[in-house]
Amino acid sequence: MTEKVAALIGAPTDVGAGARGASMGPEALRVAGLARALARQGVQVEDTGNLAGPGNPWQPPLDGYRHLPEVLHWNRTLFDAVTAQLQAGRMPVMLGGDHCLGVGSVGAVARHCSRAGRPLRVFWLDAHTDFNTAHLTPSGNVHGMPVACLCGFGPDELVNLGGAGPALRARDLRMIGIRSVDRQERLFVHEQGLDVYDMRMIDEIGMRAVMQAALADLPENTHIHVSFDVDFLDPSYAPGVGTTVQGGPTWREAQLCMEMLADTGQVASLDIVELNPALDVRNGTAEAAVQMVESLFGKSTLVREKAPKT
Ligand code: HAR
Ligand code: MN
Ligand code: MN
Ligand code: MN
Repeated sequence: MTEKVAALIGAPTDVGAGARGASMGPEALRVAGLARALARQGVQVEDTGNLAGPGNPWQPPLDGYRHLPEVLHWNRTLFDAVTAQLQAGRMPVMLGGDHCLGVGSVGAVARHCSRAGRPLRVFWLDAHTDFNTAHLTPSGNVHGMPVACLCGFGPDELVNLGGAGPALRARDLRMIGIRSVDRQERLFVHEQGLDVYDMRMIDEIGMRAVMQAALADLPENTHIHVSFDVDFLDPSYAPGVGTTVQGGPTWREAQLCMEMLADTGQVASLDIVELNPALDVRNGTAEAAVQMVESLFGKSTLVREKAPKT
């Protein structure tokens, strides 16, 4: 079941990104009416405001990472904030910020689930696999690395955030909407056996079959975490992100993805990341993201029977 109270946690930083501006994401989501959209779906919302952290020094990479000390600082703070909300029985909704924040957010969820003996499944909705390491990355930007860090491949401080050893196993993850994987990253994705549903598969079998496969064998008590990188959406609906990639899910496909996640009744935490208001047009990308999130929380045109489990 979706937890009754959602706690919004703003993480206004772009230290992991290759373009400035994602630091303005939390406020843009608020202005687009995120809290009201959740309230319409019967969710009680508590906006905990924004976390504080270091500014963006805008330096070149050092030993394969850009801004690693700042990335660490933000993720430690976020880890603690997400942990506190989970312990209070609330559903954390992290407003990014760039996707480097996935390390702290998903990391906290994973440690919480493992303490509670609760299975976890993470849905990484993204154009990118974010599975680079310092050796593989073409950019040094840590927003291209959070999945690798969560799976144990990255700097010790990020890998062991909040506990010893990796937060996730490859089999805990499902990646949807993927259409940009770097040359060396691709080999590593295959080597580690990530469960990737790329755009080709969505084209060939459709979003419904993709989501059925990604949701298959979901244990009853599973905590579903959704890490929604707004660049998942086709740039025709979502130009306001730092790294647009053509050929993403259509509006309807993205809606169906969210609706099928909502139908599980098991979504228990969420990230909304990579929204970049500096690149947006009249806050339209923030509004698109809010509409997707409203569907993720159960918005439906008609009262309908849940899709049969197959
Ligand atoms: N793969 C590229 C890199 O590592 C771009 C990563 C872009 N990441 C995000 N998050 N926007 O998915 O530099
Ligand atoms: Mn809980
Ligand atoms: Mn991402
Ligand atoms: Mn992305």
